[in-house]
Amino acid sequence: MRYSFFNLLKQSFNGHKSWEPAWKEAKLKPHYDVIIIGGGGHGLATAYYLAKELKIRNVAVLEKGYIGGGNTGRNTTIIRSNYLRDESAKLYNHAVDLWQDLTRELNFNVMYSSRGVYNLGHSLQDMRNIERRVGANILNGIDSEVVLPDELKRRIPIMNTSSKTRYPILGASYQKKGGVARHDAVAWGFARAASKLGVDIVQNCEVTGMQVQQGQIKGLQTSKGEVQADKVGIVVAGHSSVLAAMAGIRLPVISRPLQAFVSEPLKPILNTVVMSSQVHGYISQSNKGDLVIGGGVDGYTGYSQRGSPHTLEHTVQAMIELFPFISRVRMNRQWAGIVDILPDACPIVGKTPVKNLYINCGWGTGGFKATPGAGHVFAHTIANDEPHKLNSALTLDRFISGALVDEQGASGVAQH
Ligand code: FAD
Ligand code: PYC
Repeated sequence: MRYSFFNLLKQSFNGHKSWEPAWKEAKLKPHYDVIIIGGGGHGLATAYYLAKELKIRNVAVLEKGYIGGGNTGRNTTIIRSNYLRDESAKLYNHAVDLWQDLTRELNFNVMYSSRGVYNLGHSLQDMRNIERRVGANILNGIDSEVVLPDELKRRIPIMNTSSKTRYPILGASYQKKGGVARHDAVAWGFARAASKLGVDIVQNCEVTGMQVQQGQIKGLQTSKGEVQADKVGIVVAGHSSVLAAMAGIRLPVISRPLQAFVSEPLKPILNTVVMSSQVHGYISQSNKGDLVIGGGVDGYTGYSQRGSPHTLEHTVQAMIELFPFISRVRMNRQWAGIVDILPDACPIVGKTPVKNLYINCGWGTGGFKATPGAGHVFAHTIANDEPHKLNSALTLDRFISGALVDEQGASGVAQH
């Protein structure tokens, strides 16, 4: 279908009756070469790269609800790659590289906007960490700089840079290539492109059990019946431990609600992204004009996609301290997603102890930014039965060997 002006006009008069779906709603077949469980951005990106680059096209994505209805459609879309460790920063930066061209790659406008991301420091220790992280980023070829308070005041005049606040701002790290994108479009773009290459996207299909024989995955039980598969990838964000348990695998994961909220639309007032993990809040302004705000995780395990009022109140307090005008702005909507957090705040992308069963999980509060990069290396891992060099350190067995990849300091929002 052509998206011309006249076509749009015609659609608006006929109630969108002949609006062509962006991807084909597929029926579950009895067997696939690869099944991806979870139709979020990561699962759909994995299926897309399997079909596009690795030429494996007998692939299904099974989604228990609707695609993008999990954390992909609930996150605040911040993209950056200013992580500390080589083992993880290079993967996030691979994703940032892919974001640059993703709209053209998918022929779908994902509205990536590199408007820059600031991570504020409020204490001498924060500033030492920022300087260390910026130094590490530069060594890894990641654009990153330290910005001092006078320059911050000039660049973000609406922010309270007074030394009289509870936690005065002492400086920030800045990544110019960081920014935001449209989260739903990322799911829809990958879904459309994967579907065109022959991938089956099956919505309302919940995986309820796994068939493992002699240590090898053979098939799945689903709400739409049984299905056989040569290989299976688990990509279910907030439900990773639930799915892994179906194959007898215990993950060192905790699942926590993470909240966000948006304001009424305002005239343009903030042309960048500001985050503070110390006061627990971050903010950007969407293209519609809403302020998009979030904070740290709720401090308890839970699966309700709402979150608790005291965490919300804490975030609002933090944001009003940083941006006092917010006290006069009305908030429109609030929600939560469930995020899976690992002890070193770094994901697992790799093999499991069950043969031909792979897992991508534990991105915690920060996996949206990684969507294209994670999909790309996970597809490689599944197709070749060995990790891509960019995810080779992100194994499950690092929690046995002790070779952790500690990214607590770079997670941007409090994960505990
Ligand atoms: P999801 O999009 O959650 O997809 C997993 C899918 O699996 C879901 O659709 C779910 O329905 C499906 N599923 C679960 N169980 C089953 C089953 N049994 N059978 C079939 N399907 C199943 N990250 C950033 O980088 N920047 C941010 O600014 C940011 N902000 C965030 C703000 C909030 C409020 C939240 C909640 C998260 C935020 N994140 C952010 C984190 C980010 O959203 C996630 O890391 C990322 O979206 C995970 O993508 P995914 O595709 O793995 O997961
Ligand atoms: O990881 O940058 C991030 C992030 C921002 C908001 C939530 N997570």
